[in-house]
Amino acid sequence: MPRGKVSATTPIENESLRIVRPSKLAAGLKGVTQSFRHTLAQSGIKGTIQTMRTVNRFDGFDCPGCAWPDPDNHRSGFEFCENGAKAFAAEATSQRISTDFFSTHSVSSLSEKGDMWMDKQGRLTQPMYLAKNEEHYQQITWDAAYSLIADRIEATNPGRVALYTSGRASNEAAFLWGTLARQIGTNNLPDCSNMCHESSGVALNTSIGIGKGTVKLEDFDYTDLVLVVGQNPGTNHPRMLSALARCKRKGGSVISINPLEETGMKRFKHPQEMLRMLGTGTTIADDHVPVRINGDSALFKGIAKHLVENDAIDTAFIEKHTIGINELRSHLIDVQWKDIERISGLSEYRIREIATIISRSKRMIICWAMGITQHRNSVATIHDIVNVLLLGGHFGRKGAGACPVRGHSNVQGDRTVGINHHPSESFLSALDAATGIKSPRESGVDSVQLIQNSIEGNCDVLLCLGGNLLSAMSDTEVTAKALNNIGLTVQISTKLNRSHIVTGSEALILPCLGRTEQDIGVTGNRFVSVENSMGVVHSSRGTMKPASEQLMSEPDIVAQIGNALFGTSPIQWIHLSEDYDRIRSLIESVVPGFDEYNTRVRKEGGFYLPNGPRDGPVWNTPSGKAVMHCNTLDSFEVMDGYTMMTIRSHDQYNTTIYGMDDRYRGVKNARRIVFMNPDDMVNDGIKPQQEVNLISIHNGIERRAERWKVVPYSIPRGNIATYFPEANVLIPLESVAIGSNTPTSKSVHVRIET
Ligand SMILES: Nc1nc2c(c(=O)[nH]1)N[C@H]1C(S)=C(S)[C@@H](COP(=O)(O)OP(=O)(O)OC[C@H]3O[C@@H](n4cnc5c(=O)[nH]c(N)nc54)[C@H](O)[C@@H]3O)O[C@H]1N2
Ligand SMILES: Nc1nc2c(c(=O)[nH]1)N[C@H]1C(S)=C(S)[C@@H](COP(=O)(O)OP(=O)(O)OC[C@H]3O[C@@H](n4cnc5c(=O)[nH]c(N)nc54)[C@H](O)[C@@H]3O)O[C@H]1N2
Ligand SMILES: [Mo]
Repeated sequence: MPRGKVSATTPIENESLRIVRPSKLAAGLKGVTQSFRHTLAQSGIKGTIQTMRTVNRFDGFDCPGCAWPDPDNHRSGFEFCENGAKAFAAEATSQRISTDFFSTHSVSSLSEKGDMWMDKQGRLTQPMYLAKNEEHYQQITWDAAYSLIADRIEATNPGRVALYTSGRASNEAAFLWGTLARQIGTNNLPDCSNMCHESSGVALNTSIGIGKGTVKLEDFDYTDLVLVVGQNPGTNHPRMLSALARCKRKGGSVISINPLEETGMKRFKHPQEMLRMLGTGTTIADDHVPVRINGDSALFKGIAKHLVENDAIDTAFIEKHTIGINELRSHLIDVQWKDIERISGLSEYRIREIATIISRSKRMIICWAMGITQHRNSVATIHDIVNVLLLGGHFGRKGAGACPVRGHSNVQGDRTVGINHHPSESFLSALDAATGIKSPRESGVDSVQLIQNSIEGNCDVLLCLGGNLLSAMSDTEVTAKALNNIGLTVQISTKLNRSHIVTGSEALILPCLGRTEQDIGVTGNRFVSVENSMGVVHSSRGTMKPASEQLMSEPDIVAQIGNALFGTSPIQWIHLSEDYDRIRSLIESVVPGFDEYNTRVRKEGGFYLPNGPRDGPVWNTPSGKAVMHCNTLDSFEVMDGYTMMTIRSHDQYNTTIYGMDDRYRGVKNARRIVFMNPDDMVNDGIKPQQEVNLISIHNGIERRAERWKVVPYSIPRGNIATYFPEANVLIPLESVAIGSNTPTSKSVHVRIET
């Protein structure tokens, strides 16, 4: 029977939206109770508190929530947050997807289910195969699955194979994954970071010579000023609030730069302190700067202009460590205040006020996340941010530096160990020398290019190590067509999502162990390692009983595919994955900074990877100095309609939907909503909770998404916000950041139809 219609997007469900008073506390008593409510409801009361105590402990597992580091000397302690607890509970759930599930539900009927429903079905437990034209997945043995993959890869050219990575994969799994791609003969390694912090990597590499941040967690104890730009830590990095609170207690200031005044930045109570019933909470942000969407480049140019005009710069540092100051001076003279004011939505007076605070800072940290990286001009904006740091000499100094706050818990580590579609020659030659393979030198595709290639019919096999590419990528309908064009799609996953439903002609689901689970191999109880947002590599050992006896570890699955394809020459795949120490030794011989990996990863707290700008400062750039860039002031100004950003609610982890509320923004029971300025609503004759349609416009092409309820909200005029992934259908595939090719998820030109 031919496959029925499989719809790509989340179905529109009847939601009963309630607008309530936004919750004020980011992680106080309510946060803690919430975290336990979710955990208890999902994984049963027994052992829950015991297991929560192993999160982020030296001998436990790394929290699968986010990449924020643990206090260096507190890994024996107990740090968790509400959303870490949700991530843990989603993995530790007692619900299971059985074989019967797929004989009951066809893929077309599953496509009518919502994202939250999918996640709530529980853990995937056995390998499943969807044959060509079939409606139902059937059980398949692991061996048959590996042979099928090998068969399909052997039948095509290496350039028509791609290996996607999501950022939960450990260093060990990711290193094997990248090596497998290169042995197949391709650098087609699209990665979730292409949709995430790629702009930060590109901008930082070209300005300070390393694609990572330059601060340690302890720097938050020494800093006198932290700017939090385009980031919502209360929801997405709750443990970061502890660091901000410590900075405040020591007399430092925090400024939030964001179109929305996010709750976590307003008032925060440390959960552990709350447990001890101490204190009344710390007001985090001393100042909130309501910049317009994509107004940050203008704002930071305005700040730099003020600093240069007033000679409030660190001349000695600039002379010794940077190039480009003269060009920057003349560039800033040319940038006009009227343009800065219009684009940023902030007055010259206000910007000079902020610049004055910055000019007094001796040790400033600038943090940023998706509010900065997902625009057309993101790379240029990050250059403008780095310019402000360089003007004040905020590198190689305690308490100062650049802090791009990473998302997925090991997204930074995956890149470090070789998940890169244009790897350096030094990496490839070291890999070849260590393994005996001959890596291809041609660049591969990133996530957007993969979809474009597949639309053209140029991809036959797509293997995914975690993630949910269909829903994470922009232009959902186009992405679905692209995936349908692929011969075989393979998902190595823990939980069901839409990428298991919207597939190639044939599809495989390979269920794997999660971070929280014990990983027992022939050599005993194994552990993996990860790198956090601040470049610390440390171990992660699962403590829970695996969800099913059929589950395999990610490194074992990758090794079995390698073995099915290439046997034991020149890489002894199975031997390698049996004992992860062997994988780590190989990483040590390929990637700089991993000396004595197996010894140091066993030490409490792990070890720091080298970082030139932080440790020196030393700059690994062609000139040997940090580069001040002068990019023309770009803007995303919409003449008709609105600029839309797509953001996360408090009840989701990327494409995984835990619940329907966003309590810090006062929203209950709905996700298909548009946050809108009340004056814009009056102007357009729109009433609260009115249903509207959204139409995005790009290069004259319109994309529609129907039935969104309007929520009045404090957001700059002309700006609106919706949730990802429901709104991804509106983001054009070809709308990407210059230089990083990241989808412009935070700058979408939208018209509202009433
Ligand atoms: N609980 C939970 N934790 C997570 C995740 C999750 O989904 N749930 N996801 C993880 C991942 S992969 C990532 S990358 C991070 C994401 O962490 P965030 O970057 O905090 O996530 P977003 O919800 O995309 O929030 C973007 C923020 O930027 C602001 N913003 C939007 N446009 C602009 C702009 O033009 N300028 C400025 N200044 N601000 C702007 C928005 O108002 C919002 O506060 O979180 C990680 N942690
Ligand atoms: N419009 C819009 N789009 C966006 C964004 C945005 O802000 N706006 N943000 C972008 C960002 S920052 C990111 S990082 C991407 C996220 O893109 P992805 O990383 O591809 O998506 P996730 O939703 O994190 O993937 C969730 C799935 O991963 C699987 N999984 C979970 N844990 C494990 C594990 O331990 N091992 C394995 N093998 N699988 C596991 C589960 O099956 C789960 O369903 O989305 C991007 N898309
Ligand atoms: Mo991300």
